Amino acid sequence: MVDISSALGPEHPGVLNFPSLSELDREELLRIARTVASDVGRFLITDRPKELHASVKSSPTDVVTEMDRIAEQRIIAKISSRRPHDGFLGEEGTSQSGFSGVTWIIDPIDGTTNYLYRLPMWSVSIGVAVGTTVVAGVVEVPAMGVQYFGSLGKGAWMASQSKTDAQILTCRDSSRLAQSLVATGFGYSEHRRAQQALILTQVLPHVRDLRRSGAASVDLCWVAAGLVDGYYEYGLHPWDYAAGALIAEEAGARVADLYGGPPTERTIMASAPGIFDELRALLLAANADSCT
Ligand code: LIP
Repeated sequence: MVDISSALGPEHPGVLNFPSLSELDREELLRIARTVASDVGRFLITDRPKELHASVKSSPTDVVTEMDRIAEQRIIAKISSRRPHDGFLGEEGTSQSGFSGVTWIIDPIDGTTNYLYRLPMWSVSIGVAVGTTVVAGVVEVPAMGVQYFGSLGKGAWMASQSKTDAQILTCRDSSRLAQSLVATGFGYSEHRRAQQALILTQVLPHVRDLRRSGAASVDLCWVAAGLVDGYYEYGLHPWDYAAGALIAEEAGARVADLYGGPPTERTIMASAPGIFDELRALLLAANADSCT
Protein backbone atom coordinates (compact mmCIF):
# COMPACT_ATOMS: atom_id res chain seq x y z
CA MET A 1 0.00 0.00 0.00
CA VAL A 2 1.36 3.45 -0.94
CA ASP A 3 1.01 5.79 2.04
CA ILE A 4 1.85 9.50 1.79
CA SER A 5 1.27 10.63 5.39
CA SER A 6 4.93 11.67 5.64
CA ALA A 7 4.33 14.16 2.84
CA LEU A 8 1.01 15.55 4.02
CA GLY A 9 2.00 16.50 7.55
CA PRO A 10 -0.07 15.97 10.72
CA GLU A 11 -2.31 19.00 10.16
CA HIS A 12 -3.53 17.82 6.76
CA PRO A 13 -7.18 16.72 6.94
CA GLY A 14 -6.20 13.72 4.84
CA VAL A 15 -4.22 12.42 7.81
CA LEU A 16 -7.42 12.19 9.87
CA ASN A 17 -9.61 9.11 9.58
CA PHE A 18 -11.95 9.88 6.75
CA PRO A 19 -14.66 7.40 5.74
CA SER A 20 -13.42 5.50 2.69
CA LEU A 21 -15.12 6.53 -0.52
CA SER A 22 -17.59 4.25 -2.24
CA GLU A 23 -16.41 2.09 -5.11
CA LEU A 24 -18.25 4.43 -7.48
CA ASP A 25 -16.42 7.47 -6.12
CA ARG A 26 -13.07 5.72 -6.47
CA GLU A 27 -13.82 4.82 -10.09
CA GLU A 28 -14.75 8.46 -10.64
CA LEU A 29 -11.40 9.59 -9.18
CA LEU A 30 -9.54 7.34 -11.63
CA ARG A 31 -11.68 8.51 -14.53
CA ILE A 32 -10.97 12.17 -13.72
CA ALA A 33 -7.23 11.48 -13.34
CA ARG A 34 -7.09 9.65 -16.70
CA THR A 35 -8.99 12.37 -18.57
CA VAL A 36 -6.99 15.26 -17.08
CA ALA A 37 -3.61 13.53 -17.57
CA SER A 38 -4.48 12.82 -21.19
CA ASP A 39 -5.70 16.38 -21.86
CA VAL A 40 -2.68 18.05 -20.27
CA GLY A 41 -0.29 15.55 -21.86
CA ARG A 42 -1.65 16.52 -25.26
CA PHE A 43 -1.30 20.23 -24.37
CA LEU A 44 2.38 19.71 -23.43
CA ILE A 45 3.03 18.32 -26.89
CA THR A 46 0.89 20.61 -29.05
CA ASP A 47 1.55 23.88 -27.18
CA ARG A 48 5.24 23.44 -26.48
CA PRO A 49 6.85 26.78 -27.39
CA LYS A 50 9.51 26.74 -30.10
CA GLU A 51 11.83 28.41 -27.57
CA LEU A 52 11.27 26.62 -24.23
CA HIS A 53 12.68 28.69 -21.37
CA ALA A 54 14.11 26.77 -18.42
CA SER A 55 15.20 28.03 -15.03
CA VAL A 56 16.77 26.13 -12.14
CA LYS A 57 15.51 25.18 -8.67
CA SER A 58 17.63 23.31 -6.08
CA SER A 59 20.78 23.14 -8.20
CA PRO A 60 22.07 24.08 -11.68
CA THR A 61 20.89 20.66 -12.96
CA ASP A 62 17.41 20.82 -11.38
CA VAL A 63 15.53 22.46 -14.26
CA VAL A 64 11.96 23.71 -14.43
CA THR A 65 10.24 25.18 -17.47
CA GLU A 66 7.28 27.49 -17.82
CA MET A 67 5.37 24.46 -19.11
CA ASP A 68 5.83 22.65 -15.76
CA ARG A 69 4.14 25.55 -13.99
CA ILE A 70 1.40 26.05 -16.60
CA ALA A 71 0.64 22.32 -16.68
CA GLU A 72 0.30 22.13 -12.89
CA GLN A 73 -2.17 25.01 -12.90
CA ARG A 74 -4.16 23.43 -15.73
CA ILE A 75 -4.34 20.09 -13.90
CA ILE A 76 -5.54 21.76 -10.69
CA ALA A 77 -8.12 23.89 -12.53
CA LYS A 78 -9.54 20.87 -14.38
CA ILE A 79 -9.75 18.73 -11.23
CA SER A 80 -11.05 21.54 -8.98
CA SER A 81 -13.88 22.23 -11.43
CA ARG A 82 -15.03 18.66 -10.88
CA ARG A 83 -14.02 18.23 -7.22
CA PRO A 84 -13.93 21.64 -5.53
CA HIS A 85 -13.35 20.36 -1.96
CA ASP A 86 -10.28 18.21 -2.62
CA GLY A 87 -6.68 18.90 -1.59
CA PHE A 88 -3.61 19.17 -3.83
CA LEU A 89 0.12 18.55 -3.49
CA GLY A 90 2.13 19.50 -6.57
CA GLU A 91 5.80 19.63 -7.51
CA GLU A 92 5.65 23.25 -8.60
CA GLY A 93 4.55 24.57 -5.21
CA THR A 94 0.84 23.68 -4.84
CA SER A 95 -0.13 22.59 -1.34
CA GLN A 96 -3.85 22.90 -0.57
CA SER A 97 -5.32 20.68 2.14
CA GLY A 98 -8.99 20.76 1.04
CA PHE A 99 -11.51 19.14 3.37
CA SER A 100 -12.89 16.13 1.50
CA GLY A 101 -10.12 13.77 2.62
CA VAL A 102 -9.08 13.35 -1.04
CA THR A 103 -5.66 14.68 -2.09
CA TRP A 104 -4.31 14.84 -5.65
CA ILE A 105 -0.53 14.33 -5.85
CA ILE A 106 0.73 15.93 -9.04
CA ASP A 107 3.97 15.96 -11.02
CA PRO A 108 2.99 17.98 -14.08
CA ILE A 109 6.12 16.94 -15.95
CA ASP A 110 8.07 14.08 -14.35
CA GLY A 111 11.34 13.93 -16.27
CA THR A 112 11.56 17.64 -17.00
CA THR A 113 15.12 17.34 -18.34
CA ASN A 114 13.87 14.80 -20.91
CA TYR A 115 11.01 17.14 -21.88
CA LEU A 116 13.52 19.98 -22.31
CA TYR A 117 15.75 17.82 -24.55
CA ARG A 118 12.78 16.31 -26.45
CA LEU A 119 13.57 12.81 -25.16
CA PRO A 120 10.30 10.80 -24.84
CA MET A 121 10.64 9.51 -21.25
CA TRP A 122 8.61 12.16 -19.42
CA SER A 123 5.14 11.92 -17.95
CA VAL A 124 2.15 13.69 -16.46
CA SER A 125 1.86 11.82 -13.16
CA ILE A 126 -1.34 12.10 -11.08
CA GLY A 127 -1.86 10.09 -7.89
CA VAL A 128 -5.03 10.26 -5.80
CA ALA A 129 -5.03 9.61 -2.06
CA VAL A 130 -8.04 9.06 0.21
CA GLY A 131 -6.79 9.95 3.66
CA THR A 132 -3.10 9.09 3.31
CA THR A 133 -3.53 5.98 1.12
CA VAL A 134 -3.03 6.27 -2.62
CA VAL A 135 -6.09 4.65 -4.24
CA ALA A 136 -5.57 5.54 -7.90
CA GLY A 137 -2.72 6.53 -10.16
CA VAL A 138 -2.21 7.62 -13.75
CA VAL A 139 1.11 8.05 -15.57
CA GLU A 140 0.58 9.58 -19.00
CA VAL A 141 3.64 9.29 -21.28
CA PRO A 142 2.52 11.45 -24.23
CA ALA A 143 5.68 11.22 -26.35
CA MET A 144 5.49 7.41 -26.22
CA GLY A 145 1.73 7.25 -26.84
CA VAL A 146 0.92 5.30 -23.68
CA GLN A 147 -1.02 5.84 -20.46
CA TYR A 148 -0.41 3.60 -17.45
CA PHE A 149 -3.17 3.55 -14.84
CA GLY A 150 -4.44 1.56 -11.89
CA SER A 151 -6.59 1.66 -8.78
CA LEU A 152 -6.19 -0.03 -5.40
CA GLY A 153 -7.22 -3.68 -5.58
CA LYS A 154 -8.37 -3.35 -9.19
CA GLY A 155 -5.17 -4.05 -11.12
CA ALA A 156 -2.89 -2.01 -13.41
CA TRP A 157 -3.35 -1.34 -17.10
CA MET A 158 -1.70 0.29 -20.09
CA ALA A 159 -3.68 2.08 -22.77
CA SER A 160 -1.83 2.82 -25.99
CA GLN A 161 -2.58 4.72 -29.18
CA SER A 162 -1.83 1.58 -31.20
CA LYS A 163 -4.36 -0.70 -29.47
CA THR A 164 -8.14 -0.36 -28.99
CA ASP A 165 -8.30 -2.06 -25.58
CA ALA A 166 -6.13 -1.41 -22.54
CA GLN A 167 -3.71 -4.24 -21.71
CA ILE A 168 -3.48 -5.59 -18.14
CA LEU A 169 -0.01 -5.20 -16.63
CA THR A 170 1.94 -7.94 -14.88
CA CYS A 171 5.48 -7.49 -13.63
CA ARG A 172 8.20 -9.99 -14.62
CA ASP A 173 8.55 -13.25 -12.69
CA SER A 174 12.30 -12.80 -12.31
CA SER A 175 14.06 -14.99 -9.78
CA ARG A 176 17.77 -14.16 -10.18
CA LEU A 177 19.18 -10.68 -9.60
CA ALA A 178 22.26 -11.44 -11.73
CA GLN A 179 19.92 -11.81 -14.74
CA SER A 180 17.83 -8.75 -13.88
CA LEU A 181 17.60 -5.36 -15.57
CA VAL A 182 17.47 -2.68 -12.88
CA ALA A 183 16.46 0.98 -13.32
CA THR A 184 17.56 3.81 -11.10
CA GLY A 185 17.86 7.58 -10.97
CA PHE A 186 19.97 10.31 -9.47
CA GLY A 187 19.46 13.45 -7.45
CA TYR A 188 20.44 16.97 -8.35
CA SER A 189 23.22 17.85 -5.92
CA GLU A 190 26.86 17.15 -6.83
CA HIS A 191 27.47 15.62 -3.40
CA ARG A 192 24.52 13.23 -3.63
CA ARG A 193 25.38 12.26 -7.21
CA ALA A 194 28.90 11.32 -6.16
CA GLN A 195 27.41 9.11 -3.41
CA GLN A 196 24.94 7.55 -5.86
CA ALA A 197 27.75 6.85 -8.34
CA LEU A 198 29.62 4.95 -5.61
CA ILE A 199 26.49 2.89 -4.89
CA LEU A 200 26.27 2.10 -8.62
CA THR A 201 29.76 0.56 -8.54
CA GLN A 202 28.46 -1.92 -5.94
CA VAL A 203 25.23 -2.70 -7.79
CA LEU A 204 26.26 -2.97 -11.47
CA PRO A 205 28.54 -6.04 -11.11
CA HIS A 206 25.62 -8.02 -9.61
CA VAL A 207 22.81 -7.34 -12.12
CA ARG A 208 22.26 -7.92 -15.85
CA ASP A 209 22.44 -4.20 -16.56
CA LEU A 210 21.16 -0.79 -15.44
CA ARG A 211 18.77 1.62 -17.11
CA ARG A 212 18.22 5.29 -16.32
CA SER A 213 15.02 6.68 -17.95
CA GLY A 214 15.11 10.06 -16.16
CA ALA A 215 11.59 9.83 -14.72
CA ALA A 216 10.70 7.82 -11.60
CA SER A 217 7.06 7.45 -12.69
CA VAL A 218 8.21 5.89 -15.99
CA ASP A 219 10.67 3.59 -14.19
CA LEU A 220 7.92 2.37 -11.86
CA CYS A 221 5.55 1.75 -14.80
CA TRP A 222 8.32 -0.13 -16.61
CA VAL A 223 8.51 -2.45 -13.57
CA ALA A 224 4.72 -2.86 -13.79
CA ALA A 225 4.88 -3.60 -17.52
CA GLY A 226 7.79 -6.05 -17.18
CA LEU A 227 10.14 -3.82 -19.19
CA VAL A 228 12.62 -3.90 -16.32
CA ASP A 229 12.89 -6.32 -13.42
CA GLY A 230 13.45 -3.76 -10.69
CA TYR A 231 14.01 -0.12 -9.77
CA TYR A 232 15.45 1.81 -6.84
CA GLU A 233 16.12 5.45 -6.06
CA TYR A 234 17.04 7.66 -3.16
CA GLY A 235 15.59 11.11 -2.49
CA LEU A 236 12.38 11.29 -4.52
CA HIS A 237 9.31 13.39 -3.70
CA PRO A 238 5.80 11.93 -3.31
CA TRP A 239 4.73 13.44 -6.63
CA ASP A 240 7.50 11.49 -8.40
CA TYR A 241 6.33 8.10 -7.12
CA ALA A 242 2.72 8.19 -5.81
CA ALA A 243 1.01 7.13 -9.06
CA GLY A 244 3.77 4.85 -10.38
CA ALA A 245 4.18 3.02 -7.07
CA LEU A 246 0.47 2.14 -6.96
CA ILE A 247 0.58 0.97 -10.59
CA ALA A 248 3.64 -1.20 -9.94
CA GLU A 249 2.05 -2.71 -6.82
CA GLU A 250 -1.19 -3.45 -8.67
CA ALA A 251 0.88 -5.22 -11.37
CA GLY A 252 2.20 -7.63 -8.73
CA ALA A 253 5.52 -5.95 -7.92
CA ARG A 254 6.75 -5.46 -4.36
CA VAL A 255 7.10 -1.75 -3.63
CA ALA A 256 8.65 -0.49 -0.39
CA ASP A 257 11.41 1.48 1.22
CA LEU A 258 14.65 -0.33 2.06
CA TYR A 259 13.19 -1.52 5.38
CA GLY A 260 9.96 -3.05 4.11
CA GLY A 261 7.69 -0.09 4.91
CA PRO A 262 5.86 2.11 2.40
CA PRO A 263 8.11 4.02 -0.02
CA THR A 264 9.35 7.30 1.40
CA GLU A 265 11.19 10.41 0.31
CA ARG A 266 14.39 8.66 1.42
CA THR A 267 14.24 5.35 -0.42
CA ILE A 268 11.98 3.52 -2.80
CA MET A 269 12.43 0.18 -4.49
CA ALA A 270 10.09 -1.81 -6.70
CA SER A 271 10.71 -5.18 -8.26
CA ALA A 272 9.44 -8.58 -9.23
CA PRO A 273 8.81 -10.39 -5.91
CA GLY A 274 11.37 -13.09 -6.76
CA ILE A 275 14.33 -10.69 -6.65
CA PHE A 276 13.11 -8.16 -4.05
CA ASP A 277 14.96 -9.54 -1.02
CA GLU A 278 18.18 -10.08 -3.01
CA LEU A 279 18.04 -6.55 -4.45
CA ARG A 280 17.26 -5.07 -1.02
CA ALA A 281 20.21 -6.93 0.56
CA LEU A 282 22.51 -5.63 -2.20
CA LEU A 283 21.30 -2.05 -1.74
CA LEU A 284 21.68 -2.22 2.04
CA ALA A 285 25.20 -3.63 1.62
CA ALA A 286 25.93 -0.70 -0.74
CA ASN A 287 24.57 1.75 1.89
CA ALA A 288 21.98 2.97 -0.60
CA ASP A 289 20.08 4.68 2.22
CA SER A 290 23.06 6.66 3.44
CA CYS A 291 23.01 9.44 0.85
CA THR A 292 22.85 12.95 2.23
C1 LIP B 1 12.96 13.29 -11.82
C2 LIP B 1 12.68 11.95 -11.18
C3 LIP B 1 13.79 10.95 -11.52
C4 LIP B 1 15.09 11.48 -10.96
C5 LIP B 1 15.39 12.76 -11.68
C6 LIP B 1 14.30 13.82 -11.42
P1 LIP B 1 11.66 15.62 -12.09
O1 LIP B 1 11.92 14.16 -11.41
O2 LIP B 1 11.45 11.46 -11.64
O3 LIP B 1 13.55 9.68 -10.99
O4 LIP B 1 16.11 10.53 -11.13
O5 LIP B 1 16.63 13.25 -11.25
O6 LIP B 1 14.27 14.12 -10.05
O7 LIP B 1 12.56 16.54 -11.33
O8 LIP B 1 12.01 15.53 -13.53
O9 LIP B 1 10.20 15.90 -11.85
